[in-house]
Amino acid sequence: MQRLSTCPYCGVGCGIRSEGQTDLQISGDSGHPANFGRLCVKGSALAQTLGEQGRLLAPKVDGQTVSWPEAIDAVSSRLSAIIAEHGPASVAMYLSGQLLTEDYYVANKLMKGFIGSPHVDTNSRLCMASTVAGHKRAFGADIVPGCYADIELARCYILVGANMAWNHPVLFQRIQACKQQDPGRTIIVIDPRRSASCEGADLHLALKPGTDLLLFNGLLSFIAAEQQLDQNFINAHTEGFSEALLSAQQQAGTIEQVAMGCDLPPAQVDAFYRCFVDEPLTLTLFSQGVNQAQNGTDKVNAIINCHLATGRIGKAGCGPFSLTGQPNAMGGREVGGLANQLAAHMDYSQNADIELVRQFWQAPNICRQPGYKAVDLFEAVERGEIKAIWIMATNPLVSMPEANRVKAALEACPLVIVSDIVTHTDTIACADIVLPATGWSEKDGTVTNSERRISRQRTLLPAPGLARHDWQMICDVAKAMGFAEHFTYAGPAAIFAEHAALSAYQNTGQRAFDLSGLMHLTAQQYQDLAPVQWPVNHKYPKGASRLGADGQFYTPSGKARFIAVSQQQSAELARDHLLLNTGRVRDQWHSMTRTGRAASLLQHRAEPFLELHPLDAQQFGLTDGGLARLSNSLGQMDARVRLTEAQRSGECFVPIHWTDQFSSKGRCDVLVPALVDPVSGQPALKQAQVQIQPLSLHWQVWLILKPELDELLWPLCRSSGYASKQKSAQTVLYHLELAEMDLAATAGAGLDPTKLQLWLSSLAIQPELSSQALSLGHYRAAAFEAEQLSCCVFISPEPLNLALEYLDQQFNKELSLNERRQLLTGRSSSGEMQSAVICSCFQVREASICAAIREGCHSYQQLGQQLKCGTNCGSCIPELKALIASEITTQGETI
Ligand SMILES: Nc1nc2c(c(=O)[nH]1)N[C@H]1C(S)=C(S)[C@@H](COP(=O)(O)OP(=O)(O)OC[C@H]3O[C@@H](n4cnc5c(=O)[nH]c(N)nc54)[C@H](O)[C@@H]3O)O[C@H]1N2
Ligand SMILES: Nc1nc2c(c(=O)[nH]1)N[C@H]1C(S)=C(S)[C@@H](COP(=O)(O)OP(=O)(O)OC[C@H]3O[C@@H](n4cnc5c(=O)[nH]c(N)nc54)[C@H](O)[C@@H]3O)O[C@H]1N2
Ligand code: SF4
Ligand SMILES: [Mo]
Repeated sequence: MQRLSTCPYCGVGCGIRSEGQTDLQISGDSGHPANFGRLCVKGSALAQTLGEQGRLLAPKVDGQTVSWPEAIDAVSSRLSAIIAEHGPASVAMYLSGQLLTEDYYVANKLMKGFIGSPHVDTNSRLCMASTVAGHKRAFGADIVPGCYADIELARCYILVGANMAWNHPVLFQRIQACKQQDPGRTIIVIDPRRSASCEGADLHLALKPGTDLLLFNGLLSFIAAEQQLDQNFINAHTEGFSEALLSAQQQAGTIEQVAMGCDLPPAQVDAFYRCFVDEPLTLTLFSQGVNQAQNGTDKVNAIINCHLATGRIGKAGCGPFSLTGQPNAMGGREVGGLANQLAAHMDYSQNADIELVRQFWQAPNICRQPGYKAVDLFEAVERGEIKAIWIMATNPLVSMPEANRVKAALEACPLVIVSDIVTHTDTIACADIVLPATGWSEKDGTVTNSERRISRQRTLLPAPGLARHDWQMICDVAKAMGFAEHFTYAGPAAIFAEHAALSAYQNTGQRAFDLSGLMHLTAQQYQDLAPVQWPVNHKYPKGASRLGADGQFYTPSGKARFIAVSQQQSAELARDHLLLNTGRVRDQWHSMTRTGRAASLLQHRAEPFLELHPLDAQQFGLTDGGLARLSNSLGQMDARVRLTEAQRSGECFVPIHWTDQFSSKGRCDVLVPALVDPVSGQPALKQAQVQIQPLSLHWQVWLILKPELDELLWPLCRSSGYASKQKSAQTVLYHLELAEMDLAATAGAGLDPTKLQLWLSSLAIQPELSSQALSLGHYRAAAFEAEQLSCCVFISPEPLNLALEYLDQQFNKELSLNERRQLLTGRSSSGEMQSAVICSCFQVREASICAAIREGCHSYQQLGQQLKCGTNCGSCIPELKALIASEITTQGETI
């Protein structure tokens, strides 16, 4: 059976096609206007993330598995008791852009209308809050003026703080396809790092972090100086221009001054400015390098100012374009999931709106003031002011700044309820009540992508165990708390209809978000709903691709607003510190609870890493491939060093993905201070200051085991030294590095065989076959169960290059004595070696790619013909191009 749905990862919102009943085959939906059949590497690996292993299958209260009626009773009675004693504002919800619109709508309605607590915020605060605030300042409403079809119409693409090649890959591929078709098109990347998105770009501005505002203020004054202003548009459709220009001019000065402030060559700034003024069809695509800053909202407005000044907004092929992160970041904004919003794009600034929502919901306890934004919310938990928090579809112990404080706050909080889909997350470890949710593939509802397009997520598989839809458990709790009349829905179609009706309620055109055209959908029409861009109403019965084309905006005057913004001095970098930047990698999604299940996705980057410039590495005594400890007054993180000139000297980069589930000390947010943008409340997650030192751990330990042993062994192994976990097709791999001290504590100095045996048996490993070369400090052993390998261990005082793939293949089959001995060599008889996987779809490793390049494959197409790499989803093409460039340079040097 063939069914259509939507990819659950990024805000591109690609349509997928699923075939099969239980073993799903997932491919791109050629009819979906976001992707026209393409999928990136994460989308292509979706089928690998399914299955019951590791899934939460039943509710738990205080560690005990319970039935649903017991769980709902525990949630509602404990919440009610806290409310009775401390008032409604003592309870909070922390939601997520990964909930469906229907889940989000009922959660928001329950808290803000019925329980009467305004303290509902969402991980979108960490993600899109600055854009929302910037849009509202400029347009009077949170509208995205453009659409994806503008990509094919544009001729110049400016990527600001967005690594689209890895984080919005399908849109990046659309840009690349345009460039290939017409190389006259220009791609400019503005990012302190040379990211994968710079591959094939015409210009990369590796600006000093945080100076985007100066750069765009410089652009605004350049546009004016070059007399390229669209004066008619400015006069007719905007306000605040002269103040904004004056402020930009006062700050920016000449191109040389801008260049100096941004630490860029003046010629690069000049080239960027000229491209912008010369090409009317310019799209400026931005993401977290813009939003996650203390002046994130101002950066957003500085970008929008330049588009307003040139009248390039709402028109085909141009405009400012915010790339949303999560699959339903936009949907969350629509229902009002942020603490300063109320519902359906209405907020607390006007009594009339509050009254309207109260009436529509018939809400007994409507909130009248905004609640706490994420950072403030967790501080209120820390203070004991918030006594109960229900966390849904997000993992704040990993993703919030000052994550150790968040952990302590949750540990001390009297009632923590977590709804999730997996058994173990860092946040669940602090929960009193854990509720099993259905995940993508089992859920049923809608999501809205970056271009305002609402798409259906349809049920492809039955719910595992007792898992329930998020909206169902929220409604069950609401009913148990006495609000049954208002929370009884036949299904997601009914919730969607109500949400659409609220958007239309007393909306005579003053509110942009209007789904009146969808409020009467029947259940079947909802089931069949084709992707559509809001608004859907009388004026746009089929949805609107662009907004603002008529020069009409949603401010009281109907005009768009320029905002005068100016760059503040950033904090000085302390002596002996590096500036820490954080972000994403190609094959992982956030805290890895889903992508970490797909073996093929874990090999592109297998452990937490630290990228820095070779000059800095020298200063701190770090070596490529060694371990480093990053620290500051807030916390510590351990990571593998990767030296790269893609990083500016004085700065470094770590990924956000690793958690306690996959590493010993891999959470980067323990290092990031909770400094927020004063307008949006979004934390500045791209900037921390850290000290770095080498972490010299003497002993290398590899443990490769059956997944069944993982739950038992991981807590034991991750507690000393350095540990990282990888998963392969049928095993789990731990890479440990231990100090002599650690090993002495566990096994014995100098690898005393009896103590080592003790350590191994404390890990529940009884090696049957071992090879010891104790004088050299080497130890290798394998344990068998019913004639099959259950675990093998390799210990050495030197780095070990094991053929992990070969070792993995020795599980789940009977082995002869010879094969068992071979296994302990750590190599296959052919002696193949391990190198990083570049193409995850076909598991093509760097070593084979480099060999093929040396043998004459000098284009990614040739590599594809020979090795298949890059021929499925294409996400690795930027890296293939980079390898070709670097191999050819190295060859050149040797010649
Ligand atoms: N593979 C993958 N894709 C994802 C996700 C994922 O987890 N994995 N998550 C999704 C989500 S929720 C989001 S929000 C998006 C985020 O998508 P992006 O915003 O593209 O992601 P990041 O890697 O966080 O940051 C982007 C870039 O900002 C740069 N940067 C840092 N400081 C500055 C600065 O001061 N100025 C400028 N101009 N740039 C700066 C960083 O060097 C980095 O390359 O990705 C989505 N897509
Ligand atoms: N330093 C730094 N920190 C960052 C960022 C950064 O760039 N730098 N980026 C920030 C951004 S933009 C974001 S979006 C956040 C992301 O950070 P989080 O939201 O904390 O990360 P996820 O891993 O996506 O968490 C989603 C959780 O929901 C569960 N889940 C999945 N599907 C469902 C479902 O249908 N229902 C329920 N109930 N649960 C489900 C998953 O198992 C997982 O535990 O991180 C932020 N933190
Ligand atoms: S670009 Fe990739 S992760 Fe994003 S929606 Fe499309 S397939 Fe999913
Ligand atoms: Mo995000």
